Amino acid sequence: MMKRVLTTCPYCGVGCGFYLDVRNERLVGVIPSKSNSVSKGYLCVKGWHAHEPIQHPDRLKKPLIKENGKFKEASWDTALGYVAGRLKEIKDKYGPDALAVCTSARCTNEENFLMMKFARAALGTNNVDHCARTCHVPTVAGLNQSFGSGASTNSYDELPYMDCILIIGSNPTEAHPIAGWRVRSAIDNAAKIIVCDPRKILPAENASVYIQQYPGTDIALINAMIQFIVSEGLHAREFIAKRTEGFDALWEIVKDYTPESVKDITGVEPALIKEAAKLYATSKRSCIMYSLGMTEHTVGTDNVIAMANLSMVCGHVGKEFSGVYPMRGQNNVQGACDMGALPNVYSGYQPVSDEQVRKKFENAWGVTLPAAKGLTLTDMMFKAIEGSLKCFYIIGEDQLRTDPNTHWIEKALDSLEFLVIQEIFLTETARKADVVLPGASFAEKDGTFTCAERRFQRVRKAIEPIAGKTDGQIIYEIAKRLGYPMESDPEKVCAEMASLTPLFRGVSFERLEENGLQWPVYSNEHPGTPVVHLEKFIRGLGKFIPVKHKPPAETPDNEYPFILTTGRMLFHYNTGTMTRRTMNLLREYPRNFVQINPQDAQRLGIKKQEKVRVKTRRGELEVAAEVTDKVKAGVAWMPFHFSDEPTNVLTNNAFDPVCRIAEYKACAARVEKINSL
Ligand SMILES: Nc1nc2c(c(=O)[nH]1)N[C@H]1C(S)=C(S)[C@@H](COP(=O)(O)OP(=O)(O)OC[C@H]3O[C@@H](n4cnc5c(=O)[nH]c(N)nc54)[C@H](O)[C@@H]3O)O[C@H]1N2
Ligand SMILES: Nc1nc2c(c(=O)[nH]1)N[C@H]1C(S)=C(S)[C@@H](COP(=O)(O)OP(=O)(O)OC[C@H]3O[C@@H](n4cnc5c(=O)[nH]c(N)nc54)[C@H](O)[C@@H]3O)O[C@H]1N2
Ligand code: SF4
Ligand SMILES: [Mo]
Repeated sequence: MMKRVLTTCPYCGVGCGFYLDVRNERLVGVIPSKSNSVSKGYLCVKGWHAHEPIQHPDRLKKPLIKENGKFKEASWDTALGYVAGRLKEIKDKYGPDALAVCTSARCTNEENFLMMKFARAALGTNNVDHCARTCHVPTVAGLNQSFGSGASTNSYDELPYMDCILIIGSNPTEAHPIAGWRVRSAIDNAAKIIVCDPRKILPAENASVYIQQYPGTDIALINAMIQFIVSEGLHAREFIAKRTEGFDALWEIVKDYTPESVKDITGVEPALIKEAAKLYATSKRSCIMYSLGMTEHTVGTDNVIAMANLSMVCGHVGKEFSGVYPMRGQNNVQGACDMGALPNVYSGYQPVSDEQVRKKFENAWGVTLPAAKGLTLTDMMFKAIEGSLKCFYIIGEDQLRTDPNTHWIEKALDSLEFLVIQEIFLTETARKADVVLPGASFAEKDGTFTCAERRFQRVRKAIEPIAGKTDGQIIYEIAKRLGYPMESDPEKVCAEMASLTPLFRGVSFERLEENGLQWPVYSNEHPGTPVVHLEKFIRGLGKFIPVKHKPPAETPDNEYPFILTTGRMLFHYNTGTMTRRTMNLLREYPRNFVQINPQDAQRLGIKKQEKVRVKTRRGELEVAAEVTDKVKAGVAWMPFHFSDEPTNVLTNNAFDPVCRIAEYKACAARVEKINSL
């Protein structure tokens, strides 16, 4: 039997659409959807091969229960009964806040909604979070303070028509390739590109201005741009007067950040900063595209606020062909946040601390709900080590490879009394579990994902769940055994979510059929919202919040003279559980490596591709050296996609005080020749 099932890509937050080609229950290929409004018939190399890992022989097919340190296969009924029993036992003994839940940004909106409801209503705790904590949570916190909403302000379709795109801490060509293609179209339409990135990424080759700042110095850089813009009178006086508040307080701080004064901090010539500032301010249609180069810092939230300040100073937000584009990472990380898989809010960012909101959910769910906000993923780890968190139920996240400072995470996971992992492959984190529940991939279930331009899109089942159950059904089964039955049919879960969430009230499977819908969608008649903050910001007036430069938690010294920063490459995706099981992707980059500048290589006597030791205060790793002028002297860069050579043994578990994100993008490191010792 042959069929083609229209669905949404399970990798990055761009949200491309394709058909899965199914023959006799086997996924044999991917066909791009020409009518998809995001991807318009294009896909990147990961999308083209998205079917390949799904039916890989390594897929988990049976629940596993650990006995005397070894996994034994168990029936669904035994495993689910055992998990429910242990959850109940721990809750009865220590109280609900001894338990925590981590949802998955790889799973659907409906599964994320179910999981946050499970934590709050079935377990009775607000300890629910997910990988946005490692990613764009500063966006949610920062843009919310400045604009009143923590999501992208504008849409992909506007990108090709921009006059100027400021790309800062984002590598769209590799991390969001089909958005990168829209940037390429803008260049073809004569747009000017400004790139600010410690690494000479591909868009820098086509940039009118390329700024190669040191990692962790972006506030100094942006404040200097604002200082120059205002002192030259290039700011948007009318916009500032009518639509914002707090400009004087901003200027009070920013006036001292002259381009000359930040030269030593950023390593950037003042003339370049001025050129970039002028180009961004004076172009008619200017936008900012940013991502983790800005957020993954101890000053992540302040970095985001600095960009919001820059956009408002120039009046380049709150209208079409402008705006701030946070390039959200995972296929459904926007959705996981939107669904309330966060410790402080329900779906649609409704605070758990708001009594009226809580009453609404209590009435709908028939339980009393906790009012105090829960633990962030970061603090769950601290509490596990301290001993007050006893149990963790994790869906689709591999903390032992993706959280910072692997040894610290290992200690946290080892401190737990009970760990449940719901996965599609046996990851390193799953190996630590007491019970592994086999989940189902995107190809095995119905639901929705929400991409980085706030667009809900349909995910459709192409084959039956390989292990017999979808993630949603597993949650449902455990909740039922805890005495709290929940609705689990995806379409009905979506309807329940919409009925409780003003921002998404008009979302339904039926309305998503064609091209999805961009939120806010306030009613069944509301057409969706391509551009937010038109006429007025969601918070009313846009708020200028002054922020000051602070160096990263660790800066180079004699012992650790490099700044190490980490990130992504086109061919692999995060832990690589799926891309390393895709032949054409693995072939391109089978192993980990470190990029260093030719000057450093020469000084240290390191040859191209020679194996070197990379060391930080937390760990060390031996990898091949890629000698390249993409990074400047004193900077080293590594990807984190390779489980056997795990980069996160090196990274720093220092966190942003506001939103608790880790500083993956800057720590002090030593790169040394192995045979010289
Ligand atoms: N191919 C591929 N695509 C992906 C992913 C993947 O693993 N592989 N992961 C997805 C996920 S989860 C996410 S969140 C996104 C992330 O997407 P991006 O954030 O675009 O990806 P990164 O490579 O982590 O970092 C972006 C850029 O930040 C730069 N950078 C490093 N330090 C600094 C700094 O201090 N300041 C500035 N301004 N820039 C800095 C890096 O050199 C890099 O070019 O990608 C998504 N898409
Ligand atoms: N050094 C360094 N570390 C980083 C970053 C960095 O820039 N530098 N970036 C951070 C960022 S932005 C992120 S988002 C995190 C990502 O960290 P993770 O979320 O841990 O990475 P993924 O590989 O996306 O892992 C998700 C897991 O979900 C599983 N999975 C996929 N689909 C499904 C499904 O439908 N159901 C179930 N049950 N499981 C599924 C996959 O097998 C995989 O093991 O990494 C962070 N770590
Ligand atoms: S750009 Fe992102 S969403 Fe599109 S095909 Fe590639 S990985 Fe999938
Ligand atoms: Mo991410």
